[in-house]
Amino acid sequence: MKMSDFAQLAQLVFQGNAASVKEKTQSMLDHGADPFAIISDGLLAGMDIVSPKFKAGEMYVPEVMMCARALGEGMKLVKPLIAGKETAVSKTIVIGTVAGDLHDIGKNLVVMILESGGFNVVDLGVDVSPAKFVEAIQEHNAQVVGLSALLTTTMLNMKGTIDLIAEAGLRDRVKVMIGGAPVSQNFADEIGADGYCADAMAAKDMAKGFLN
Ligand code: B12
Repeated sequence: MKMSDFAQLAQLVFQGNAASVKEKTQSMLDHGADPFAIISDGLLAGMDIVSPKFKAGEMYVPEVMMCARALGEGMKLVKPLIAGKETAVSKTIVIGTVAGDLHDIGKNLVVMILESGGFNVVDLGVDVSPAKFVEAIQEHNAQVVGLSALLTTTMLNMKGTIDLIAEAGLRDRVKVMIGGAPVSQNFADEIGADGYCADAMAAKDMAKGFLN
């Protein structure tokens, strides 16, 4: 696989060209590209072009949403190929983006990687209230909970979620891991989470560590 294929895919994500991302991803898969490399060196590399431009005010919300949608089209194609790649551990992880927060690209990636590690993942989506997390832990008898937040305002809702899990008497039953750009290990310690992960691969390792 030529490196330029990955760079081209990244450019298509940056351009928000969903149809071309879909086509390019499929063609790379047909030519034997590694699905994990397609994610990291193509799809996410495209988002790495977008992020600083959005931050600098050179790109606006609708454009970034088109990039996210384009990235999602590629993800849909690689997802079935990486699911259950490793031996199943048949443990359940409930995951979601906390209340008030609509960012889900990173969370979706964590879901995919956890699934590829053989976990049973219950994805609650975005803007998930503390009560909904508690309900899902009970309903699915989860061993691990993952909380995602991308905003400095919504990261505070992680604490509210952990507090309600404790109030419901479930805190001893579940391990809580948190992630997202504004959070850190320090913040995890502060709000009483069991761990912080900088990326999806680390999340898989941490979940495995929790369950051993
Ligand atoms: C894409 C994006 C959007 C898209 C989201 C589309 C979608 N479906 O997710 C749209 C355009 C909708 C958007 C909207 C907004 N956004 Co925005 N967005 C971004 C952007 C550019 C990229 C985020 C991203 O997807 N990164 C790629 C993924 C792969 O990385 P990640 O999310 O960090 O995830 C990885 C790790 O953090 C970790 N991880 C993530 N979650 C979890 C969970 C667990 C359990 C674990 C273990 C690990 C883990 O693993 C992931 C994979 O490796 C960031 C900039 C940035 N640098 O982060 C701004 C950014 C987060 N947004 C920002 C802002 C301000 C907003 C808006 C308020 C803008 C507005 N005025 O409307 C709204 C808020 C909407 C809302 N209520 O949520 C700010 C936040 C500033 C702050 N300090 O709070 C940022 C930092 C940009 C900036 N500097 O201005 N945004």
